[in-house]
Amino acid sequence: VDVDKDITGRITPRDGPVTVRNPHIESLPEDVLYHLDLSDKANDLPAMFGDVKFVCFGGSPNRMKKFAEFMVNEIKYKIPAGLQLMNISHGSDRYVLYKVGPVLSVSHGMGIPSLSIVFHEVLKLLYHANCTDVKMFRLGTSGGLGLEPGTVVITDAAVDGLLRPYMEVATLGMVLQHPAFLDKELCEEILEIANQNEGYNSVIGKTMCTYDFYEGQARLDGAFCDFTAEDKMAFLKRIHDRGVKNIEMESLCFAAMAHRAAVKSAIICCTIVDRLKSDQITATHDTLEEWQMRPQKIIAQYIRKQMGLD
Ligand code: R2B
Ligand code: URA
Repeated sequence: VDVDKDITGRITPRDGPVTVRNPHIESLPEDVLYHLDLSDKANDLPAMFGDVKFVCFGGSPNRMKKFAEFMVNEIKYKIPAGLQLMNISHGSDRYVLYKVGPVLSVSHGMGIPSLSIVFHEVLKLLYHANCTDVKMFRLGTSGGLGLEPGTVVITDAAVDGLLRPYMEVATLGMVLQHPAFLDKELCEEILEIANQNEGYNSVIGKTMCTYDFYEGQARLDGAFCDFTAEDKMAFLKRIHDRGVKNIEMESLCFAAMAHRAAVKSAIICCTIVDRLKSDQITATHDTLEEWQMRPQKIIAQYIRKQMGLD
């Protein structure tokens, strides 16, 4: 596959056809996208998905269903007569997948392993469907550092729990490191749109991605904890000083896989707690719902603009 890598290993994301960097796929008699309940032989993927341009991922199946419903209005999508919005992957019961015109809304569950599976399969889906000029987004929640809860963070670099900007994957008994670069230009473009929204702030910054919500994120309120409140604060302050604005559980994998595929991508998360002040998430259901709509609304505005609707 023709990808431009600079001396640091950075691949420039590009428009054009979505490709898979796997020589084995071509020789498969059938490619079963098991967790999506789709296959390149049983389904006409180009007819079903060939016009997809924006793939939006988020953790919760319900939230991604709501995002699909929201996008119907946002892009004035006419659902063909007699049809209704449906979860295309309902047969698998693992993830949800909705399509609204050029927009795919996909759930990824919690954590890197769950995201990784659906990312592989969505990328192959886009490839089999001959999609071109696709952009990918993760719309999520996170714990903020020194930010008013409800603030939106646009990730310009994803790092692991040791502040390393790559995802490590044990492959054939070796540890492979996949760099998690993100597109700075796209971050800026999204920030500009985000800043048009009043009532909350949006910032660009580093996102720490962990393998656990509790001890992995320096919480004192898990079922286990072997560190003190002072240790915790010293750690959170240290990473905050190094530019970490929020902590969540998928950005490293999302950025690394999109980068490896040379697909333009961005991560937009609302913060739902200030970790310098609290471990527990105590906002009301309604407040959380409103905060979680913020990244969705920003991306809806971005998509509308790209589609020439604004
Ligand atoms: C944010 O929220 C989830 C944990 O509550 C996790 O998926 C993440 O990254
Ligand atoms: N998601 C996380 O991973 N951490 C938080 O603190 C909040 C949401």
